[in-house]
Amino acid sequence: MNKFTRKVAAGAMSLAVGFSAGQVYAADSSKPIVIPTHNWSSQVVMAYVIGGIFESMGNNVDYVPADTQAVYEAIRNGDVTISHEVWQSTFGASFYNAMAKGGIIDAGTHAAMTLEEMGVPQYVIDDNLCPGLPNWEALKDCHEVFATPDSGGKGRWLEGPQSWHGNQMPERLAGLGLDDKYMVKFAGSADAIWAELASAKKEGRGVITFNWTPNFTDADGFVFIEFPPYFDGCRVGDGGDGACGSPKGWLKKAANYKFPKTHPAAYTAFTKISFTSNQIGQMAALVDIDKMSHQDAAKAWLAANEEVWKPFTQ
Ligand code: TMO
Repeated sequence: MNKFTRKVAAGAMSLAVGFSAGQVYAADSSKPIVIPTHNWSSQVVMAYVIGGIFESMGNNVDYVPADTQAVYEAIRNGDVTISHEVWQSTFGASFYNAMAKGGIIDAGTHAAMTLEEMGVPQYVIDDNLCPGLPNWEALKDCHEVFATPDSGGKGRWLEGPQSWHGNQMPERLAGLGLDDKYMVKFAGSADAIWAELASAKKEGRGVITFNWTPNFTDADGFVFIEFPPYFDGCRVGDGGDGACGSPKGWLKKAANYKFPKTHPAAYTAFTKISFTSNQIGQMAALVDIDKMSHQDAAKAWLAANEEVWKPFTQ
């Protein structure tokens, strides 16, 4: 063997090793992967993060604003390809209803655990504005602390947009027997919740809002109220009396059932994608604290976290 053939043989060997170590994918379709955007920050940033990951693999991507509940039907019938933040408490039922009809698949679970619940900022606890919190029964004795000019003398729960949970929170107040002392106001947007939390903090006043974790508020301290534990069927929509809190839940990914066939490499990467609470909190913070655009936040996140996402593509 001369120098030249030795080199070729070695090259062939490393080529063989290279192939056996990875997968060989059928080519992904050049048709765009359709990613939905919703109305809270981590979801939109993560849409562009995952879109950027797909683009790094040579795929085409489209983004469509989508209703947070109807999107599961849209994935089922193929108008939308994936959902990357399926929060158990808010969307679990819609996800599994669509799955039961056929056409949507479970593409794995993020590392982050989730909670979507009513709560108060840390100073409400520290300053003892409602003694006994975070136990929900403390609310019985301090509705005045949470009254606002528009709440008719009752304590106010500032709930998220009604498109997220329908009447779940008014039903919960009734189920717990708190509806004579508390009312629900629906925020027009997530930003309206953050604005109210900021102004209440400035004034040092009591405030109850819907919030969730992971979120940018994790860093500041937000205390979720402890309601009677969730169980399947406790909500009014599921046949119960509504007197329960939210589940400590999962965060899943969903896909149209054809995605593994049309885009096998992108689909495989999507099943490997798993973000932690910290990573999801960062994605939200880049927008809600640092005031970046969602697209710029995603670019910055991808640039700073190659060691996190590159392995998903390999
Ligand atoms: C679905 N959400 C994170 C807003 O609770």
